Amino acid sequence: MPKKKMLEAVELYLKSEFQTTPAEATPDQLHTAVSRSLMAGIADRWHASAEKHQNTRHAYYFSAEFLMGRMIYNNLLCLGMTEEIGQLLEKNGASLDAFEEVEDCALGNGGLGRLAACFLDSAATLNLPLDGYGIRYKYGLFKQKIEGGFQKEEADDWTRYGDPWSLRREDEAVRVEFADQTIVAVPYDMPIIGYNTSNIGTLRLWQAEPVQAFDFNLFNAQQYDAAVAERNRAEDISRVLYPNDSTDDGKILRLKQQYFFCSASLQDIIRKYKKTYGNDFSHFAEMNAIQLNDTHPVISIPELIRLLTDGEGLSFDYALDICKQVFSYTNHTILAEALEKWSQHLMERTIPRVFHIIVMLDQYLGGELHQKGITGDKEYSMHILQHGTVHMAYMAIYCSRYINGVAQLHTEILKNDVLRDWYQIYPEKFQNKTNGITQRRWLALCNPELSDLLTRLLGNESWKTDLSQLKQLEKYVEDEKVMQELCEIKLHSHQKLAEFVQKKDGITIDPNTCFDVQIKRLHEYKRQFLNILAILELYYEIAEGSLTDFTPTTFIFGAKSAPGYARAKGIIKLINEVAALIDRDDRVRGKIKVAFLSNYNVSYAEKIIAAADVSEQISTAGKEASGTGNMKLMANGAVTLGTLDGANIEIVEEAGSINEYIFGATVDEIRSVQEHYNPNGMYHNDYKIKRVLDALVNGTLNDGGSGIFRELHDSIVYGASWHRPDQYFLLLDFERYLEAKKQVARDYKDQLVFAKKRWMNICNSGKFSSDRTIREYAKDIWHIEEV
Ligand code: B1H
Repeated sequence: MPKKKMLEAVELYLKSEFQTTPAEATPDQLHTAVSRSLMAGIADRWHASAEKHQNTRHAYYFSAEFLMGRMIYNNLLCLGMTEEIGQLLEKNGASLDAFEEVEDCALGNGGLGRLAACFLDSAATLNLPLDGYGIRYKYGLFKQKIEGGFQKEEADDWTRYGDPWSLRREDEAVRVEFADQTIVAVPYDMPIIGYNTSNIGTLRLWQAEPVQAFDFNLFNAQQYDAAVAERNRAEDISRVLYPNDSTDDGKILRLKQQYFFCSASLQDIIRKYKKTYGNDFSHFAEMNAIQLNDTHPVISIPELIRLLTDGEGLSFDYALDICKQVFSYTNHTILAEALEKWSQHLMERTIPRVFHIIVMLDQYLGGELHQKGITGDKEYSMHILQHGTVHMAYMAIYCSRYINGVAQLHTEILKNDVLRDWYQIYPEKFQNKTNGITQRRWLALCNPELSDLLTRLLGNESWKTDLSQLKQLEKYVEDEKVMQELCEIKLHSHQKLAEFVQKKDGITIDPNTCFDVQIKRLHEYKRQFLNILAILELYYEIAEGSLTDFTPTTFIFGAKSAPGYARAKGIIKLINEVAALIDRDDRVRGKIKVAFLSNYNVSYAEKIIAAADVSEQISTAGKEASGTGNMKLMANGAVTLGTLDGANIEIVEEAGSINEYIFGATVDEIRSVQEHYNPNGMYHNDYKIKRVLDALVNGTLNDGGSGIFRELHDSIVYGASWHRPDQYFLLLDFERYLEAKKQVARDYKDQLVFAKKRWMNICNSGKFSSDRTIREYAKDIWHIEEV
């Protein structure tokens, strides 16, 4: 539909649905009218794309999480309608800012869910036939409030103002059966609009509903409560996203969620396949590729076997053979607590038939291991079923065509360490696919001023669909006028962020300071604790006068903690206490400032990332599989202050080590010190380490009587029953980290020198476009081609 018609449609929608005009409408009404009109405008294109995807080999991304963020601005960008809609609103005394009220679609925890969203965006833009399948949680990731320095959680009612970017497709609902209940899965489709192309992908999210809207028997018998209870029990399954980033707490409900969306999606794929091929399944593997995003959808494997054998009459061997061609599995973490294992009793009680198929798979696996000469303890350790638990990752590896890690280092660790035995028997299955981010949202949308500069210098917008074009701009590093302009753009983004933070969090930050940011989920391995201890040391040195020339810096944190993760919550409180300590002290005021920004999410990230100068990526080497915030920050001209971990290594390779600040122990160093590591000794012998840790327990910092600061202190100095002291090696890296922070501050003083580093980061961020990542998946794993 032409743009002009879409604009007319907006006004018509406001009139017919709300009896209002653009001038009178509320932000909510404007949002609905614009979104629904654009949805109508793309309907034909969307339908045509779906047909095309269907008639060619295509891929599906199965993921328990899709962290889409706010949809309206991105969709306007992809449709090239931002200006037009902006003008329509302005003509009527409103503005695009009205949509800042709109909730994010936060159906994901962090990097893993956001990666899935970036992948859909890239595939749509590259005209690749990829569609997503997931869960339409009623409540996404909780909203975070900070009260008295502590995190408080609130439900995230993301559809409060409706969900105009989804279409309910009741006609394609399917049934999903558990031992104790049968429910209906109703699909909601979201368009994934490609940039500068007519292609539109689909994200199909399933919502759980009761089989009968009202059970009339119960109702007539006055058992109204029972009928409502039944409805609730069904709806429970898609009620809420599990907020555990990287830890698995093995709840039955979570297993039900996983099985629910996998079964529904596979039934959907089979139904569509049968429309063309009827009961002939010999082309199924030729037409379909399914990517399993971590272990969360791995229950798909036995479920597909169940559907093909019990449902379609295929033999077990044939069905297994299809699985081995159709599925591939991405591993996103080596943290033991996140490698999903299910109690076999629980699984047997919930989905008995699927469990029996897993038992058979395990027997087949045993046979194959024997054939390869693997017996005894080693064989046992590779079984899917061990000691009454089901190892989802092992089932995925056994039944998948390819397995991939998400950054070079991570894949090497999988091959040589965590999954070594598997790599030895199936070397041909293992691949690396370094993560990426979409430059549409993470540069064009979030940083329009920098985008305009890049477009102007390049003479075109090609970088929006080919980020490697930015490499050509490297030469401007010697052009002082361009560097000057870059500094002005950053300063302006500082001002915009400062204004927003003031309004949103009531925190005053000075735009004329260096913005050092650590924004990511809160986890011990990510070491926000190390950051705040180093800041505390800087505070002491500035206050006592031994550090005199530190560049004024604002240390910005954004992080949600899993609600049940006591230490992570303690670290949030600690950051807020150090912030308060600094604010109270005249000697350091204006020199350093700590700002903990509440409810960090995709929309907040867009603003922080554009304004960042320093990107904190300080995980213990070997622990962060990849990281993707590191890539977003790089593309926006922040320098990395980080360890040689995850994709940081590749960032340094691309931008050059002189343009980043790399410090700390490598994977090898950690491996070699591990045995004799003695943080208790370091605590007693290093006065800096001692004074910052003692601040947690000597009354300097107040944990509100919770005892959590003592617990944090002891976790470093003494350890706990379940782990050795300082298991993430904070003290090992403390001094080197502190030095690196001071080096950043020194270099920042020369704005020209710093601008050059920024520029080299921007120009060399090409590799980290998810367009590159998705092309690799398409070629090496899915074997799909442009439509
Ligand atoms: C990543 C997770 C994750 N890895 C369990 N694993 C979850 C595990 O709710 N759960 O149970 C949720 C999430 N998330 C992240 O994936 C890695 O830590 C990052 O390093 C990586 O960049 C990202 C995308 O690959």
